[in-house]
Amino acid sequence: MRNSSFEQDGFLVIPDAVSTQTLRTIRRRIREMVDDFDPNGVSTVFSTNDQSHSRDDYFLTSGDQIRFFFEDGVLDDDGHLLVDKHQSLNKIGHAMHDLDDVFRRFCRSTPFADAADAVGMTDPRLLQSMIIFKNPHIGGEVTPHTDHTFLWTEPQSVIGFWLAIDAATEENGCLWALPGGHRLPVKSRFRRTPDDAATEMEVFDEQPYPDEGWVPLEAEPGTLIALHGSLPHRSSANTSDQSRLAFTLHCIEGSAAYPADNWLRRDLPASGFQAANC
Ligand SMILES: O=C(O)CCC(=O)C(=O)O
Repeated sequence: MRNSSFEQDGFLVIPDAVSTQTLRTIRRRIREMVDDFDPNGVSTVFSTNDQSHSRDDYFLTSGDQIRFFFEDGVLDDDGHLLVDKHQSLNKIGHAMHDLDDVFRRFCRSTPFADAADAVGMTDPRLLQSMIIFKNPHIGGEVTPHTDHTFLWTEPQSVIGFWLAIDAATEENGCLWALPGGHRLPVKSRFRRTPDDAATEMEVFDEQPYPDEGWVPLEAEPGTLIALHGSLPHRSSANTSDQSRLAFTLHCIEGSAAYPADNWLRRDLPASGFQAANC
């Protein structure tokens, strides 16, 4: 049975879900991944404001890869980095949960499986993973959206599991959510164009979300937050000196249909929490 506060609010905050020791392992692995990343030749900026990434092959083919996306403003006109590469990234996505040994095990560990159970998932499949950096003074805004807009299923089934690796506060750009907003009709769908070369936003309702009623979801390291796929959420730019590293895992129901024109494509099957070889 679904947790009642999740039913009511559309989100569930689980403090101390992941231990300090595990967070240390995850942090170390992220550091290694960025150490090994060669920024030459990569020029894709991920921004929820201008969506320029959405015409980019590097982004469109990243659903079953591990790819690195820059923050806006960190590259000069010739594509050279203006800041240290460890400070330059917006995110890494979107298949660490299948392709990286540390993340493959981590994503199939008890905190995520228990959270999926708590929100009533019956046959959760691991679809998308992201490391979200929100580096000090560089990490950009994430505009209000729902995850169903980006990871559409019929019927709606996506749940986002968002983990604070660093403390997330109002100062460094914590998540904000609109409690109960998961009962509003979803306003848009991000999907591939018919020629498959780009993406477009299909808009069902032009009205913006209300300005009132949003709540900050401040979180200590190790806090896991489950977000209903239809819940509007957002985060501000990080204008502080404090880093706000986070990890997200998005799961869908195995029984739900996954449309072929969704932006995220995978050659890999989306497995459950009990997949073999973990
Ligand atoms: O980490 C953030 O600031 C936003 C994450 C988010 O919106 C998402 O994973 O859907």
